[in-house]
Amino acid sequence: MVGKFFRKPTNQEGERVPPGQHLTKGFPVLTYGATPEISTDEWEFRVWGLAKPATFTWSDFLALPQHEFTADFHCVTRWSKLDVKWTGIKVTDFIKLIEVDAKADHVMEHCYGGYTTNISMKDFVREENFFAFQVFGEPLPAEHGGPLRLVVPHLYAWKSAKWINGLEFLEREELGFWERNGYHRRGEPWAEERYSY
Ligand SMILES: Nc1nc2c(c(=O)[nH]1)N[C@H]1C(S)=C(S)[C@@H](COP(=O)(O)O)O[C@H]1N2
Ligand SMILES: [Mo]
Repeated sequence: MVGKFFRKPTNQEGERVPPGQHLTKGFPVLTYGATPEISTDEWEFRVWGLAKPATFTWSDFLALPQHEFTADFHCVTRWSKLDVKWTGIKVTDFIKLIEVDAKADHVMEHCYGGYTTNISMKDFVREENFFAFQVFGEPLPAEHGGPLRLVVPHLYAWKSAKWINGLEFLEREELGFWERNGYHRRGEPWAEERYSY
């Protein structure tokens, strides 16, 4: 059987598919462990470490400027999905609400359910990174990270934390869940930064 889950890129798309990746037809769900179910009423988002500790509610997030984003999505298990349409809030807008110490060089992303992933400040605070609460015009389904997930388009999707609920600012790099288990610290798809060995 041919072509049930994957498809060949058109010539124009070809240039947008990183080495070793294949285009998926659907939108697979990739989760380690159970899917947390969190209502927006009980939802909370915290910052700590090398930042003034603060807690935000769902309405604090929704009060920030909302934008539509179109971004390609690359999972290290070799599927990519081009042109995913999201609605969300820019990381650069959220960052203005908090006081981050100048010594902070890295961030640990924390999630409901206990997943973590590390990212440098340079890779995190970029104009094209965002917190998403809708995908393809619908509220983000729980299995894709709803009510809110991070999306970091320029890195493999394991850095795009689902159910994100906190940022821990760090002076030095620490490793998140997959990074401790052998995934690359940074995970840049065009350089095929898949594994740490
Ligand atoms: N909290 C959490 N975030 C996560 C994961 C996870 O297991 N838990 N998986 C990561 C991986 S490996 C990928 S490829 C993407 C998958 O997102 P999707 O399930 O919406 O396709 O989420 C990332 N974010
Ligand atoms: Mo992934």
